This record gives sequence, C-alpha cells and structure tokens, in this order.
Amino acid sequence: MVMPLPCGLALLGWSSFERSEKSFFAAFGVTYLSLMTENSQEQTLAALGVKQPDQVAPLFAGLLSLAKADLNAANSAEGFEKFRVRWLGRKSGVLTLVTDNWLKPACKELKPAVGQALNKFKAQLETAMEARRAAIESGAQEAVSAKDRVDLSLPGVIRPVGSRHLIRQVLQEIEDIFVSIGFSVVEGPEIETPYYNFEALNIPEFHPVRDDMDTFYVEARRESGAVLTAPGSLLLRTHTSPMQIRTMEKRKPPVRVIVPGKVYRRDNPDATHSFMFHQIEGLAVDHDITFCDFTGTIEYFVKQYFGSGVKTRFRPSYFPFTEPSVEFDVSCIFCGGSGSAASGQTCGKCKGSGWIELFGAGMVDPEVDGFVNYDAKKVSGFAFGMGMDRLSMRKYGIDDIQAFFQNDVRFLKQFP
Ligand code: FA5
Repeated sequence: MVMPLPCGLALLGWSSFERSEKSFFAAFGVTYLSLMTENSQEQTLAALGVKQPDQVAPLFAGLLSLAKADLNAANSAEGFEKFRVRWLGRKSGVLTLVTDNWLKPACKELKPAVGQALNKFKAQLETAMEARRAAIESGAQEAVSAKDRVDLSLPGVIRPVGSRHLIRQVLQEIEDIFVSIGFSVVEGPEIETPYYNFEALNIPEFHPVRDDMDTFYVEARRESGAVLTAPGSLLLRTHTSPMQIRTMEKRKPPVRVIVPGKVYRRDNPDATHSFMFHQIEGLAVDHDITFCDFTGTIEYFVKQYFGSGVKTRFRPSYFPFTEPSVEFDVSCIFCGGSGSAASGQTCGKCKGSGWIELFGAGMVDPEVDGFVNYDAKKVSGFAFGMGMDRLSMRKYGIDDIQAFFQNDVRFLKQFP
C-alpha cells in the first residue's frame, strides 16, 4: 500500500505506522496530509506545498507521532539501535534528510519556524528515546532476574553431608580411652632427622633394623632451587617413636603421652601394608613403672576398644629402644584365627598363623635414657607403637587396608 507519508515510511516498511495510520490521519487532518507525498523528507518544503509558517508545526507534530510509533515498536537493544540509525543516522537518517531538505533550503519567512520546530522535535525525540531505552533495559533485567529467580516451591537440592574418615573416628576413640587413664595427646613432625628417627632410638647407621624401615628422603630447597640440606639429612618418619625422644627431651618424669600421626615406609602395598599408614605412639615414664603396669594398661585399652571377646597375645620381639620388647597380636578376622581360608587353603591374610600383629611395645631401654638425660636408676617406663589402620580393620571387619586410601564413597558411607 502506497500512502502519502511525511518521511518515506512506506519505503522503510514500518508496519507500526500502518497500525497508527488511522489515528495519525485523525490527528493531523486533511489539510496537513494534503501537503504530504511519499518520501516527504527527501523533498523541500516548497515541493511539499508548505508556504506559511503555521503549516510547519503540524508537519513536525506528525513526524514526532510517527517517530514515537516506530520507537515503541523497538522492543530490544537491537531494535532500539536500528531505530537510532534510521532516525539519527548521519548519512541518511530522517533527521539529516529533514535538515538538508526542509531547513537548509527554506525561504526566509519559513526558516525561523522550521529551525525552532526542528530543535523542539530533536529534544522531544531525545526524551522519548531515553525513556524507551530505560524501559528496554529494565525489561531485559527483569527477564534476567526472572530467569534467576529461585522457585521456592521446587524441591530442594539435597547435598550429602560428609562424615569423618574412619581412621579419624578410630583415632578419637583411642584418644578418649587413653585420656581417660591420664595420658595427654601430643603431635610431632612427619619430616624428621635420622637422629630422632634412628640414632636417638638406639638404631645406629648400618643397624639391620634400618632395613625394615627404609623410607623416603627429602631435601629442603630455596625458591631459587638451591638445595639447603645435606643428602640424607631429612626423611619421612618411619614410626611415631621419634616423639618419645622429643617428649623426654622437653619433659621431666612423670610423662604419659600418646602421639598419633602419619608414618611412611618403603613397603609394598598389600591387604595389610601401605607405604603411608597411621600409628599411635604411647609413652609412660615415672618412678617404679613395671612390666605389669604396661600389660595392665594394654589389657585395659584392648577391653575398652575391642570388648572382652577378642583373643590377644603378647609375643617376644625385638626393638633396639625397648628391653624387653613384645609384639601384640589379635586373632585373624579373616580366618577366625584358624589359619585356614574357607577354601581349605592357608589364610593369605595372616599367612596361616591365625594372628594379626597390631603393635610393637616394650619397656624403655636404659640406653635411650642416656640420649635424654634421664637417670635410668631412678625412672623406668614403657612404650608402644600401634598400627591404627590395622586396629580399625580388626574392629570394623575391613579386609583390605587400601580401602582407607581409595576414597571410594561407597566404602566411606558405611562409617557415618
Ligand atoms: C614400630 O614401628 C615401633 N616404633 C613400635 C614400637 C613403639 C615398639 C614403641 C616399641 C616401643 P613396627 O614396625 O612393628 O614397630 O610397627 C608398628 C605397627 O605398625 C605394626 O604392628 C603394624 O600394626 C603397623 N604397621 C607396620 N608397617 C605397616 C604398614 N606398611 N602398613 C600398615 N601398618 C603397618
């Protein structure tokens, strides 16, 4: 449909104009429309038949009405930008054409009226555009916040609550038992010197016991990479026993401590061995401590921890820092202490012995007192080093130590 339009709207294809066509005609009447032709802004006022100053205002009012209709049809930032280019574009925007074709060539009588009307039109268009831009922006924000709005009627997301690792739970259990009989808890460094890990415990260099306790050696470096420590001067502790020495260096008897912590060895992983595992060291030094105090303490602990049903035994052993020394075993959970698996073959877990070793212990060797300046004639004591992982396995029926370190949630969930 070709219509007599003030500024070539048919050419630009503004459907919004078609919608507002009727009201536009009604508002500005036949007199004004009779002046208009297609692409009016491309024609001069003289060509449009505008001769009197009073014909100018209705002409611009019609232009504003069309601009507003077009502006209202812009519903997005993209539509707004297209509108801006159509009306304000420097090369062929409607305002440029109006300036070039209506204002500049206007005769002396019309020029002031056209100039004033054009300025007013610009200001009105600017105000309308600002309002529309704000409306589009807040509409976009509303759409975004509507998207992000939390729907409280939806069922919630259930986040699983974690639990303490079984090793930590067992540690707490063991600590509670020993604290209840007067022990206190101390902790020590995992990176040790060979002196505390071996020599002060009466294990000189080349002592055969060192073969069982081969470990990982570490070196300290500056940020630049320069090595600060001599080769072999720092290692990952192989047991918690260095804390016996560190504690006795600091404290005078009576001493009653337990020391939980991680230890490291160059052991091949299997069902009961790991290269990193947990120990709890125990140390009691006082006047007149005897082997009976030691067995009484251990029996009390075992009853509290396992209950009275478990079968246990002390077995003679050797540690360079205790004399006499023992190993403490519990009956094998895998074969029920028989030494034979269900298949009739030798139980692979206890290697047919029917027992699983839980810890080593003994009376503090007077040799060690020499390292910490205790008078061996006046004081005596006992010490033990428990494998916490094996204690947990025995109590909770876990047949593979590796399960503790694999972080399989199906395993961890069984110990909430
Ligand atoms: C010691 O480590 C001594 N320091 C214990 C001790 C302390 C003796 C105080 C006397 C006085 P042993 O090497 O046997 O001893 O280790 C103690 C316990 O750690 C073992 O009984 C066992 O339960 C556990 N254990 C040893 N090696 C491993 C391993 N590779 N993986 C898991 N547990 C282990």
